[in-house]
Formats: sequence, structure tokens, C-alpha cells
Amino acid sequence: MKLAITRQVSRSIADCELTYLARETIDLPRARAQHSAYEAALRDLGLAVLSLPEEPSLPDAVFVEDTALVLDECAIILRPGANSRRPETKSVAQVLGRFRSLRRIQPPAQVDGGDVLCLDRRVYVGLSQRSNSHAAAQLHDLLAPLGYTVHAIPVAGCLHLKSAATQIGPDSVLINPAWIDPDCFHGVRSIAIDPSEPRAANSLLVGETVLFGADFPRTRRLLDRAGIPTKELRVDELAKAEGALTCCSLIFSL
Ligand code: CIR
Repeated sequence: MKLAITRQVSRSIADCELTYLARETIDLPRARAQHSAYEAALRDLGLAVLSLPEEPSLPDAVFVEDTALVLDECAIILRPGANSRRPETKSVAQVLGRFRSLRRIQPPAQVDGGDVLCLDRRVYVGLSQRSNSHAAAQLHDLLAPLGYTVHAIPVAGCLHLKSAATQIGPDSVLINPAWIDPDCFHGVRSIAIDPSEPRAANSLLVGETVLFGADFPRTRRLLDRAGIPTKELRVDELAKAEGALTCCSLIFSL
């Protein structure tokens, strides 16, 4: 059985961090409706969903992915790169402590979960505006004894590693080659997004189905042609806060 931890959209989401996007008005009821549909899609795909209450004064708290890395052996509480986001880890740590033993990333390391992509025992860490090489080193120290290898990858032009590459199958990734060098993922099959849809690379693999943003039909057709099952979700209101599909959940085995 798999569990997805999610968190309700904060009433203050309009004050979210933005790096590559200009600020637009966010329609809160619409963002909340999209988030509920996201949770429903996870349930439809067989996951249990633990939906945490909103954090009214933490605008980006819906993006729970950035607060922790959950593996079978332990959970690592991360240290998000934006100061405003660091308090988000407190309540997530309280919840994760029920399921896993906890480790913590310590300063000067900083890392958002959006910069951590796990493919089996390989953990790729994006070096971005949010995440640094100290974090990659600490993750190596924590995870090498558990049999994981940690690979730091430079990310440029987008917020996170997973803005540029996400897993779409047992050993395959969907990538935007403008933002990440496909050769970083040695031995892994990669499918490139349609260049007219640069933000399409953030998809969410649940079981064998890839949840996919409704704004990216061309890339979705590429996945269809590759025989990869997809399910479309509309998340454009959350996307105004620079969020996408992976960032709204922490998924792990119970
Ligand atoms: C931020 O800039 O931190 C938020 N507004 C968006 C975070 C999205 N997180 C993710 O994709 N992992």
C-alpha cells in the first residue's frame, strides 16, 4: 500500500515564492479545486491520501515535496532553499515521524525536494538556485551506507531538477533537454518533451500511470506513442505559483 501526503492550499498562496515566473493573480477556490482533483486522481490510482490542513501563513506549504525525501529505510527532512519555506518542514516532520525514522539536512546545506530525483538506488540531486553541493554531500553521507549512489547534476534555466526531468517508467525519464543534459542519466531511456511545451517535463508516475498536465497535449501524444499510459490533470492555477505535479505530494510505501 502506498501513501501520499498532501497539504491543502494555503489562503496566502498569492504571496508564494516565484523565481522564473511573473506574478499573476491566483484564484484560490480554483487552485483548491484543482488540488482536490489531484488528490482524487491519486486515490483513483490506488493510493491512500493523508491530506494535511493548510498552513495559513506559509504560502508555498501545499508544495510538500520540497520538505522531505522519503525512502523505504528512512525519511530525510530537507532544508528548503527559500527562507520563507523552512518552517514548512516542522509539521511534515511530525507526520513523517509516524512512518519512518528521521534524518535531517543541516546548514550550510540547502535542498528542495524538487531537486531530488530517485531512480531505484540512484539519487540525482539538482544543483539549482535552491539546492547546493553541501546538500549533495550530506545526502551522499546519509545514503551511501544504505546502498544508494548520489549524483549531483547542474540545473539551469528552471526552478528544480524535476522541472527538467521526471521518471515515467521503471528506467525511463521525460526530460527537457534545454534545461538538463540527457547524458546525466547514464543508461536510462529518455524521452524529450515537445519543445513548444517546456514545462511538460514535470509529470508524476503513480504505479504505471503518468499524471500529466492538461496544458501539454503534444508531449502527452509523444508518451501515448511510446505506449506509456497517462492521465490528464488540470493544474494551471497551481502552476502560477511555479508548482506542478510532483511537488504536491510525498508518496511512499507503508
Ligand atoms: C517555490 O518557489 O518554492 C514555490 N512557489 C514552488 C515550488 C514548487 N516545487 C516543486 O516543484 N517541487
